[in-house]
Amino acid sequence: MSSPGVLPMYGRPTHGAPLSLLSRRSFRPREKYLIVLVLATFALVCFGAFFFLPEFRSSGSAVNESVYRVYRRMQKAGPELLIPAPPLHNEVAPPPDLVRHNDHRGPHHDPHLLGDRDRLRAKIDEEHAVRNEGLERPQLDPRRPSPPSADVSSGPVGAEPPLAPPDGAQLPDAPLTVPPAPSDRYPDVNRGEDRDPQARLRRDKVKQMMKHAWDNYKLYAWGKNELKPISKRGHTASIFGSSNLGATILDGLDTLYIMGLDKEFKEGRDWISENLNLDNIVSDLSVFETTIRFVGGMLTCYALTGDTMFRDKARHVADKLLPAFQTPTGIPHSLINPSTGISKNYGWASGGSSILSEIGTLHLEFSYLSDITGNPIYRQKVEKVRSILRDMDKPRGLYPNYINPKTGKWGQHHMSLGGLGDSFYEYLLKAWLQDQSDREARDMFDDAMKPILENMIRVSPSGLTYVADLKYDRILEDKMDHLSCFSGGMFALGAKTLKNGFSEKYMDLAQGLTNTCHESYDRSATKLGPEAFRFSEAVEAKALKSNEKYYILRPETIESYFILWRLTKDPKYREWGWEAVQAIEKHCRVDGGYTGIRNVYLEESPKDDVQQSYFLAETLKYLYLLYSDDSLISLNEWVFNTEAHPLPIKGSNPFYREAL
Ligand code: DMJ
Repeated sequence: MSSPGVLPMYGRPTHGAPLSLLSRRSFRPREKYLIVLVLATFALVCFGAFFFLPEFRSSGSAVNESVYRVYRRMQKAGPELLIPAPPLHNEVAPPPDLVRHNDHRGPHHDPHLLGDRDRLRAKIDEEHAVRNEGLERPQLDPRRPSPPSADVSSGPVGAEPPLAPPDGAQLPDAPLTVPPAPSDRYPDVNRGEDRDPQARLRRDKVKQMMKHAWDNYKLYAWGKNELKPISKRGHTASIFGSSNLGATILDGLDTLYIMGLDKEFKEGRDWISENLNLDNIVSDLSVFETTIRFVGGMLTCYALTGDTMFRDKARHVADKLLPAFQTPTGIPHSLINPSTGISKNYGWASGGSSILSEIGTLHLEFSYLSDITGNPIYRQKVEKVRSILRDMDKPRGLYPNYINPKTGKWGQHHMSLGGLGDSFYEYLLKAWLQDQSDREARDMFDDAMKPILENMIRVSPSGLTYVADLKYDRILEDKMDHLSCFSGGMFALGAKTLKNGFSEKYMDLAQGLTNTCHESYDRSATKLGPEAFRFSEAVEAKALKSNEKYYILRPETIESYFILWRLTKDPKYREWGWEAVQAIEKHCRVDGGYTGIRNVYLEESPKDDVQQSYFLAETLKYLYLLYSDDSLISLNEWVFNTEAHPLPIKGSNPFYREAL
């Protein structure tokens, strides 16, 4: 006979066939237990679905919302449903909120029950906060007036859930708090009027130029990236992708603020609050340009005003750039699609390399962002880049312009203080200026300058100092980019901020290079400098090729005038700046704004019909500050990013606004 086995027999065999369950009136005890067990299991599974299935929690539809409400109620009651609460002597259980916040729970509460309920409730609250409300808004000093436009949470970013911490980074647990600055807005008084009446008149002129550039952008290209001042419509360069991101607003806003153009500043501020959102941008953006112009611009506005909208939007934009760092080495790619997070390099850049000036020009913005958000991820990313560059073997101590993000090896051995190299060196110095405890940055700067001084600085037959490009390690190209003209200011800053074996040489170079850049302006018919200029037996400080003869409203020469004026007080720098103002007014100003020109050697040059965003961010800002008192954006308290957005210096600027 076969044993009944482990499995129950549901009917008694009759002539070999089991009796049907339905044909009997009653169940045996064992059958009853089994049915109860099956029903209980079924109920438990249904019940569990409310707790664990994620789709019940989404709030996308009315049905889901009502299910979610039921779910929340059941969660609140969860422990009591499963484990009945012990009777509380004549006491109605306090509402969960009270239980949660009241430390005096009394002797009658079951500690386990309350602990479970508290934990459950805390978990629900936490999820609810993360899904629906975002992190708590930082509490600024209550004495500080509200930001210019009342509701900073109404913009697209403010309304959405906070971004997931990239790469598993932890968002700060505690709400951000920001120490009060001595006053709400910078500067406190008089906005830096110079005592010299001529400087005041010149400064007013520059302010009018800014107004002309801004008003026309507003009229013809509002919300577009840049303005075509002759066609009177919007323009976008490939660095901004194909979307309308308001690049001119983001780049020009702090200049408006510094100039006291408050109405215009508020218009721009409100546009950013309501419109700036990269979530759905599908075209590739330049990681470098987006950082220096967008993130940099908003960080400055945050420092100047304390308006947390700027900080939050800067973080939003930076978060969209972070996936570009997900390469085998951590060296970021040049381009990123903010919507997909897919990043890549330019095809033309030495076998898919990243570019030195781009990967090395994120440090100021990312470090500051970490300090004001309390999230270390941004600083970690740029410190990683720094450490790779620091540890690499360098040909004769020089940094080539290209580096492969997969292998961590150099690409072509081209070196330059102009395009592709320039602001990497600038940021080594400025990272130290921004935070003087970053001694490594200053050392790397001095170490990098030494071989540049030895190999790339040249003096022309007539005595003009210039910095040449170096190709394939050893071939000097006797050409200097307009872009390299920032280096006069950089060397002056290097000389004046630390007395070391290089200081004197740096100051000589600063003055020599700035003089050469001025010569490149002075030797043209328009008194504007070409994009690149050459040195040979036949020609000095002049462009030779037609594609070097344009002037596209660039700031670098004027930037050096400004820094050298501040550091030497030699009046020639103000005069040279004024020559540039007059030349820009004569050759670049049109009814609809300011345009670049194609040939600086022609009195009547064709125009390129583009008002570059950096004209508002940099060229006009440096000119304005050139004719302002030193107290306005003092170099002791501010360090300019490479797009002329001043960032506060840690430890000496009360507007640093570091998160506590
Ligand atoms: C600006 O965007 C920045 O100064 C950058 O570092 C290089 N060049 C342009 C303006 O010429």
